[in-house]
Amino acid sequence: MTKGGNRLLLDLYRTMRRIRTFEERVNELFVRGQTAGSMLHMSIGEEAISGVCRAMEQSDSFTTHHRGHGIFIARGADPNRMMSEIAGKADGYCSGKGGSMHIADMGLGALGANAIVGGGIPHVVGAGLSYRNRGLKNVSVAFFGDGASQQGILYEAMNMAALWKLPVVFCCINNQYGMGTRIDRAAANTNLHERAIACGLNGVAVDGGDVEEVHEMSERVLDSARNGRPGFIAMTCYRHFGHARLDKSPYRDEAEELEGRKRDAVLNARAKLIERQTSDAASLDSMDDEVAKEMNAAVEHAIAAVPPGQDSMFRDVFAMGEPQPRPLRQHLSSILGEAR
Ligand SMILES: Cc1ncc(C[n+]2csc(CCOP(=O)(O)OP(=O)(O)O)c2C)c(N)n1
Ligand SMILES: [Mg+2]
Repeated sequence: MTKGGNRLLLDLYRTMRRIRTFEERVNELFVRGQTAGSMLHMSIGEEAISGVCRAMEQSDSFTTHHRGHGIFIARGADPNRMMSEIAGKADGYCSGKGGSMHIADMGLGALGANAIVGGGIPHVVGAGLSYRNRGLKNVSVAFFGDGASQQGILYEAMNMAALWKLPVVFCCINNQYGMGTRIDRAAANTNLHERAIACGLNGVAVDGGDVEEVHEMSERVLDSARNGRPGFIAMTCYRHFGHARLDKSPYRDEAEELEGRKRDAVLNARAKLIERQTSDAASLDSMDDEVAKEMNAAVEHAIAAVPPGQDSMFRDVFAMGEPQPRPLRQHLSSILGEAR
């Protein structure tokens, strides 16, 4: 049990349940034909990242990969605005122009989600350098998948963070797959944290089926990063479903999936709460129902919300002060104008 005890586990259970239910509703939104684009990456099976997020301070920052919905929920994002973004609506986090894979919000410390594998990793080194130079006690955390651990940029970033003693944590969500390639067909050493140790980082491996362990280890790694020793957390879990919404995982067999899905931090936390008599099945069911209502409302909110107007096409696309591409703007406006 972690130092926050059973109350903390109950809180983490609720966060994880919110993530799972949010993802289930995103799936529903897709089936109803209401999502913008067809690429949706569910983080079901990865809910224990709530333990890392909980160990962060409110003012810390982070970047995510393409499978980042759960991280945003765990960091306090508003499910209505997230669902609206996924549906391509104007009141979404990025005015409906980013979609599922590109949610960003400085208010949440979210420096951006990135669909380029490994793309969000170097950003936290810049954030860490800025914190150090300004004398701030913040940490910046990069969340990414096991597939990104084969990208060269990770090693450049880890080396620089270690060399300059930056307040940075690299969090690798090892869900065993990069699209259809299992980790042991992509990495000679699947103990990914050992690579970080070789770079001089505080590298740890945690079990993504046990949110308490993830939280406890994350607190230690984050504390030490805050004091100038960057860290690496390798969280082992299992991607319960396909890579994206349309992938039925033909490259893995049912027996493997059944076994992999037993690594379920949500159900494990629930069992522990009942066993320790912190809660009972009826109370947890009613918490689940409340969460379901919240997420159902988010779906209805997103469906009712309005899409961004044509006049916002170039807003937030170019940095302030950059020359706007006049001819292209006129060209697109005329095409869209004709189409209407
Ligand atoms: C640089 C780059 N190469 C390839 C792709 C295509 N691609 C998208 S997701 C993905 C797999 C990523 O696997 P992982 O990092 O383990 O994340 P997961 O999908 O498992 O969450 C790939 C290869 C990409 N988006 N960017
Ligand atoms: Mg993966």
